[in-house]
Amino acid sequence: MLIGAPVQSGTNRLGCEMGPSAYRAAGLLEAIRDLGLPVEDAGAIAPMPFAGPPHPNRAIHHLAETAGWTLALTEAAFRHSAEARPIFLGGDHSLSAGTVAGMARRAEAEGRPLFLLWLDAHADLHTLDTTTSGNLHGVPLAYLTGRPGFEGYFPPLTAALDPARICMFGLRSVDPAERAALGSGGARVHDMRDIDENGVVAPLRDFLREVTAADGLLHVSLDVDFLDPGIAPGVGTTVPGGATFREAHLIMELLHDSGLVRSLDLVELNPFLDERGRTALLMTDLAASLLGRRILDRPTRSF
Ligand code: NNH
Ligand code: MN
Ligand code: MN
Ligand code: MN
Repeated sequence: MLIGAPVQSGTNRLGCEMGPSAYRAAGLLEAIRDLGLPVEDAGAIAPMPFAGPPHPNRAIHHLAETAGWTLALTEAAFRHSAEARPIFLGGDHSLSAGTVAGMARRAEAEGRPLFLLWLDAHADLHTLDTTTSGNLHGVPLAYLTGRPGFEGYFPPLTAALDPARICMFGLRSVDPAERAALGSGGARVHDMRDIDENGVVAPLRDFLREVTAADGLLHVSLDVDFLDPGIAPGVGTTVPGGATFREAHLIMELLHDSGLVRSLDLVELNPFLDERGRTALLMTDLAASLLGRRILDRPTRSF
C-alpha cells in the first residue's frame, strides 16, 4: 500500500511536499506491480488538528503542524499495517515520528517487538530542547524512544521504542547533543567509517538475526541523504561521503531475502532540488530491490 505523506513542516525549505508525486512519476506503483505484488495507492494523508502550547525554544518552527502530522500518520500506519505492507512516501523525516509510532502500536497489538532500521546521514535524535536548527525532521528518534520534553507538544506515545532495537547505518553528521544521546542509548550504530571498514553485510545480518530470534516486526526508514549526494542530489541536507549505489541496493536485497520488513518510509526527497528525477528514480529502484527485484531483472535507466 502506497501512502502519500507530503510533509514539509519539519524542514526549513520547501519542496518535500512534492515527494509523493515524484515517486508516482518515477513509476513506483508500476515497479511494484511488475514484481507481481498487489499494490494500491491510498492517496495522500492530511494532518490532523493538534493544539499545543508554544515551546520556549524559539528556533522551533511549525511545531503544532508537525504534531498534527504525527497524529494522522500514527493512525494511518496502524490502520494500513493490519493487512498490507505500507510504504510511506515522504515528505520530510519528521513523518517517521508518526509512522514508527503507528507501527509500534501495530507490533504491540500483535504481541511482537518492533525493530527499526534507520538509514540516514543524521541521527535525528534532538529533543525539542536541544535542536538549534528548529527543524523537526531532526527529532523523530528522540520522540520515538521516549526521551523527555515532548509531553504536551507531540501526541502521547502508546509504546516507546527500545533503543536496543534500533540499528543505524550511514551516519556522518551528528550534532553534539545527539552524540551524547547516542552514547548512552544502546542503539547499534554503523557510521560511514564503520561501513568503509567493514561493509554493510555482516552488521546488517547480525541485526536481522536478532529480529528473527525475537520474532520481531521490522520497519525501515530510508532518508535520501543516506545516499552519496553524487548519486542522490535531490535532498535539502546533502552530506558528502554517503552510501554508494551498490551498498544501498545490497542492503535492500538482504532485507528482501530476510522477509522481515513490514513497513517502509521513503523520506526527504526534494524534487525541486533533483536533477531530471534521478533521485526519485534511484529511491524507486531501491524500494523495488527491497520488494524483491533482482539485479538481472533491473531495467536500464538513463538520466
Ligand atoms: N542534525 C541537523 C538538525 O537537527 C540535521 C537534521 N537533518 C536531517 N536529518 N536531514 O536526517 O537540524
Ligand atoms: Mn533523517
Ligand atoms: Mn538525514
Ligand atoms: Mn541533528
